[in-house]
Amino acid sequence: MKNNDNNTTESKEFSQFTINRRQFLQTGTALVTLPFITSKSIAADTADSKTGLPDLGEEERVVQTCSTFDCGGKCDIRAHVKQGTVVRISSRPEGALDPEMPVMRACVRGRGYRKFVYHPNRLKYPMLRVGKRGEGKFKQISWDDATTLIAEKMKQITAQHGPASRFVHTATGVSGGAFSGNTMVKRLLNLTGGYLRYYHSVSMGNTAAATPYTYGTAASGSSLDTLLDTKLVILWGHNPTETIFGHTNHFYQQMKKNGTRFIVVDPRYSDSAISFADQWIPLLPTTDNALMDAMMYVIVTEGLHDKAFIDRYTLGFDESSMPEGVAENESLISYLTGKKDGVLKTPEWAEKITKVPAQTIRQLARNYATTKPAALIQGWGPQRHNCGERSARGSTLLATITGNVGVKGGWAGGYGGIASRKFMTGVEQGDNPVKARISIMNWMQAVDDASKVRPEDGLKDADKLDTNIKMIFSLAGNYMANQNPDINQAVKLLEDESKVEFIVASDLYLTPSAKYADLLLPETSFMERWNIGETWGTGSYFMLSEKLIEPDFQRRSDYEWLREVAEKLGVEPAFSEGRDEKQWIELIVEQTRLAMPDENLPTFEQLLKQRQHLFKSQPHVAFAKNISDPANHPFPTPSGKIEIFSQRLYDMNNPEIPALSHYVPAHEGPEDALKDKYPLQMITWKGKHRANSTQYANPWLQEVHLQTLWMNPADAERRSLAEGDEVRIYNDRGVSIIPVEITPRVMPGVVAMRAGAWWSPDKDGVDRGGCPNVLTSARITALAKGNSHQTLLVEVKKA
Ligand SMILES: Nc1nc2c(c(=O)[nH]1)N[C@H]1C(S)=C(S)[C@@H](COP(=O)(O)OP(=O)(O)OC[C@H]3O[C@@H](n4cnc5c(=O)[nH]c(N)nc54)[C@H](O)[C@@H]3O)O[C@H]1N2
Ligand SMILES: Nc1nc2c(c(=O)[nH]1)N[C@H]1C(S)=C(S)[C@@H](COP(=O)(O)OP(=O)(O)OC[C@H]3O[C@@H](n4cnc5c(=O)[nH]c(N)nc54)[C@H](O)[C@@H]3O)O[C@H]1N2
Ligand code: SF4
Ligand SMILES: [Mo]
Repeated sequence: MKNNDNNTTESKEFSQFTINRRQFLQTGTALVTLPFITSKSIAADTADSKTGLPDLGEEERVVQTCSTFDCGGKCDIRAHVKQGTVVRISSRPEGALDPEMPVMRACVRGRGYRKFVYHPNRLKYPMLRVGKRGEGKFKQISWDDATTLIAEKMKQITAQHGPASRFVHTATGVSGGAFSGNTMVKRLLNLTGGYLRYYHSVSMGNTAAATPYTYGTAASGSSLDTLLDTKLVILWGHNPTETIFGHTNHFYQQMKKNGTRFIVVDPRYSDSAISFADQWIPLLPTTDNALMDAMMYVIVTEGLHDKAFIDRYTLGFDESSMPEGVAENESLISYLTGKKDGVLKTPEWAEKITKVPAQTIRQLARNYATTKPAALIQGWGPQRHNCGERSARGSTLLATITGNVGVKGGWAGGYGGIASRKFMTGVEQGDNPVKARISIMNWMQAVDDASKVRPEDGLKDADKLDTNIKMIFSLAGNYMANQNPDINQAVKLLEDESKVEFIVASDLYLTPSAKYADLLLPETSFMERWNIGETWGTGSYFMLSEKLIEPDFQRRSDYEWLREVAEKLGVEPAFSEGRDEKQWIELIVEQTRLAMPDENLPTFEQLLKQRQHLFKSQPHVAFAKNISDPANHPFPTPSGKIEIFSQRLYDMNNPEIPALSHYVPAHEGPEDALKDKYPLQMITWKGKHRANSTQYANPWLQEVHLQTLWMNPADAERRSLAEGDEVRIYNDRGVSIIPVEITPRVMPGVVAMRAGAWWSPDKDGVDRGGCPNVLTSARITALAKGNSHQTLLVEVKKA
């Protein structure tokens, strides 16, 4: 078995930040965790003081488990189960800290899991749409009717439009688990003719596409345990204090204690800046490459570059190391010194673009180039822009000219992922007879008029699409509306019932996307199913996610109803192989054991006691071999070298992705003429109180933050705005009205909002929920054909 769907899902298989076994293993003591504690309830009264439940003298089980959200972490939470109810959530006890395991204590979202699972607004029954699509009017139907309807629609739509009219939408609500309805529906579709696949991760797909142009591979990540002696870390648009990224903070805190200096480059004074930064350098969004160019200018003009490294391993630094057949003055030095365009890429030049003072740029460049080793670590915020590929590659060029590639304590930049990263095997999804693939950014066009989705727009493995999308499955996603850029464009297409004929959604809540379902199914939560939780790169372990409680009302797991649909389509035996959900999990554990004989993985029975498994792995420095033994380990680029200049990009001749990935003004960036009309750049970030839009409705988490628009005092004053004023945030795509929060934590010229709030249009179509995606753009990036959720201009007025 293997998970053969990594290109089309949000798999974090090649996550950027990877740690392995802890180096500073202090004791030789055997691993002792108490994953499964049984304690007698000691409440003397008839009612339990914590829960209010009558105390029937039953035992409270404390079970180590985890959620399967796509939240950046995979923490060890302890569910206290009593009388079939989870009565409390606690976290890994202090005493259980095992020196080899990263700290995995629950974040604020984890502490609030009960309120997500036991919420009166949770969906309870299968529901069929009765009003117009999107109105949100449904009637309860039986599961039998629901699965019959799905089977009939699958047959009818496939007969009429072919299997390529079937689409499975982005759905990361369950992607932290080894098993999900969202992957099993693909298996069912493959058994019945196939479906139209998509590629591109909206999380980090732009970086993933760009990195191989420097290194020949996307696997450019070192493990974080190699950074413990690093003297300087630049967190470049990276906010792990909120986004977690496995257990990055665990390492950064150690490093901070050991004296590592942290610099944060971010338009916002992020929580990570609060936690770690010795210096905060704000810059205008999308201008990262100008800052990088000027840093490189300082480094090379002051002779701080690593000449020996550059001579030995790279191509394109100066005119003497250019590939044949390329015109003159295309090298990095020629660019920086203005040989072609007459512009010296000085700090003064960059100051005008980025708003970072020239002297700060000089210091930053000198600090980075003279501190050895140093790690410039880029998050995914800077690449979720329409210049994202350039920013991602820019960081690889800086690492290269300072000789920080392949060196312990350095950081190569780019995508990250370690090629040998191990995860659980998944369930085989079978062969998909439909070969065409679209970028996720093409889905709206494929709904509207698929003949317009051309290879130059992102279509792969086909010259054209034969059919529009006619049927959508959205199982654990809020991407049809809420999370998709330019919601108003998306919902206009979805509302047109002559376009998509049938939409099946499953969720726990009536989300803005679920409102567009024709059939809306109430799934169980992770507490009501068996699964295995898998970490992103920095936590090299997996954990059992146990079924703790029975589902209430008519909630069912997606897999269960998919089985029934399979039965009605006559493919149930092939689909389920006779297994229920738990048996699939057992199989996944067994298959993973077979695939990794050296790992000494637990059997399922052992896992029931052990609860987790930490993979054995050595500290890993990306490209160490390519650097120590280049003759036998050339870089997997066409030239065998690190390509500062990429001939492949040069040959594309696309000004948006130049061969050197230098600064080019972004669409809707600070140099766009549209700025006269919409003078503020807006960005979003991932707040600590939800995972994208998951847990939005959780009342505890709504108390953590109000949904506000961050604005700098200077911009507020210019608009005569006072703290808490309701403001109208608008551009040509939409309007949102929420309170303003006036704060120097965001630089002038930039406003910022937490991503993931639910879209709540009033009768005039004005969003009242603070959903940024009424304003964001569906513009496609040049190389990856990917998303640019972060690049937009707006104006803000008092509402
Ligand atoms: N709490 C929480 N954690 C999460 C998630 C969540 O929703 N909530 N989501 C998870 C998911 S699915 C993902 S993909 C990851 C994403 O993780 P990231 O993409 O790294 O997170 P973001 O918050 O989008 O962006 C990181 C930082 O980039 C900054 N930034 C934005 N634009 C620019 C720019 O032009 N230049 C620079 N230098 N910085 C910029 C933002 O201000 C922000 O502080 O997080 C995961 N973790
Ligand atoms: N403006 C802006 N937009 C963005 C981003 C951004 O930075 N800014 N980030 C983008 C990124 S990186 C990502 S990954 C996407 C994420 O977008 P999505 O993949 O849509 O993720 P969520 O918004 O978390 O929606 C997941 C849904 O699954 C539901 N769910 C949770 N658990 C279960 C379950 O067990 N069963 C079922 N059936 N449902 C469940 C949740 O209630 C939620 O409605 O958003 C993207 N959109
Ligand atoms: S939401 Fe994610 S980061 Fe928070 S406790 Fe759960 S697994 Fe950990
Ligand atoms: Mo993501």
